[in-house]
Amino acid sequence: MTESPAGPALEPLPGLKLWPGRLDAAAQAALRDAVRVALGTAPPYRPVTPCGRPMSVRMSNLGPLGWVADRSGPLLLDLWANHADPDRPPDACLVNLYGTDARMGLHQDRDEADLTAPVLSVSLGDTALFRFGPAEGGPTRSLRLASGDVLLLSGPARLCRHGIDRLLPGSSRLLPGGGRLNLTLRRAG
Ligand code: MD3
Ligand code: FE
Repeated sequence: MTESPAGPALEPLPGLKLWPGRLDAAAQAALRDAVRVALGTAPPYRPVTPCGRPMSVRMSNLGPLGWVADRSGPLLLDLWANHADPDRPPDACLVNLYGTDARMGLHQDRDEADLTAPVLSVSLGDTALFRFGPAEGGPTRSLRLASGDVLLLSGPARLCRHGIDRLLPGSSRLLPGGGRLNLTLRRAG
């Protein structure tokens, strides 16, 4: 399983921590295959934005309990225990699927019941340009999220504004046909 982490390579905002290449090629492939199987019983859909437009990103939710029993569950729970919060396990795994042209506008995640619980994100497939800025507004910055990268949003970064500007097509061969999968572990309930 994964080793206990050294400090994150990057902490561009307090509480926003990036471990580039945290998952090796074998772990990425195992996670990709497990997600493919899990999506068979939780087919992705296209959510509608607050303004009524279907999103370009497709989504599915492998929580609250189903994904834990899966073979990929121990890896994800181990990542959470090492990087996020060993005392309070996640109860949901949101899966975002990006086709080559998909993007996600700047937003905040504030629907979870407990906004003090961190969110842990795992990127698979093509590299994405991730944009983020402080919760209060003001200037944003961007960061590349590549396959195998792990990002933690905790404390003051939990309510930061963030989105995905675009993918860098052809940057990974993990997913047939390209695109990107993003898994976020959360305490949703
Ligand atoms: C910062 N997903 O699912 S992952 C989302 O790549 C979402 O699919 C993006 O934004 C994606 O809501 C970005 C990084 C991420 C995930 C959750 C966060 C950043 C976050 C929650 C709070 C703050
Ligand atoms: Fe979000």
